[in-house]
Amino acid sequence: MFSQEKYLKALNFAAKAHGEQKTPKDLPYLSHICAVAMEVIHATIESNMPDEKADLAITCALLHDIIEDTSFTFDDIFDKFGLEVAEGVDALSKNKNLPKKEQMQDSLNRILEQPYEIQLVKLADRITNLQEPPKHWDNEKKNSYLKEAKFILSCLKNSNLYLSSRLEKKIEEYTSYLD
Ligand SMILES: [Mn+2]
Repeated sequence: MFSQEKYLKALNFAAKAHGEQKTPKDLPYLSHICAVAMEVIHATIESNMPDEKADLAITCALLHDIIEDTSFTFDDIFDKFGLEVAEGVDALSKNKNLPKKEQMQDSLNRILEQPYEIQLVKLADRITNLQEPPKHWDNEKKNSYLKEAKFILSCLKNSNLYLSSRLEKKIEEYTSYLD
């Protein structure tokens, strides 16, 4: 089983880093973070993952949006959590200096260089993000989100069988939100 102490350390760091940020549905951002971590915890149990790998996966799940969405940096994460975690979170972050349409491919390329425990966080993230879309999203936005989800699944399906079949189901269900 994973370490409760490591979980709390990462959760509290994420809570501080994301501060007042909100999700597109106007919930505290931590609700997204905890949902992704919950999916990852489920996967670590379903896959009988060794403790150390489970800790790495869950820590990266809790920290996965910090570099992309907050003022905290790679170095901040490296100082508190070490190189493996910092490199994992960095791979899970889009490089916003690139043109927007290249950002996902670039991140997926870097994720694929990481161990499976990191890769599966991206599956968990997209599973979480395929809940009912915000009301203001139009069909085009929903369609491109769906297409991107299929691309993520095709790239990362080998990282974790449980989460990839779960994402496959979520992709199917999401079509019911299209007009
Ligand atoms: Mn996320």
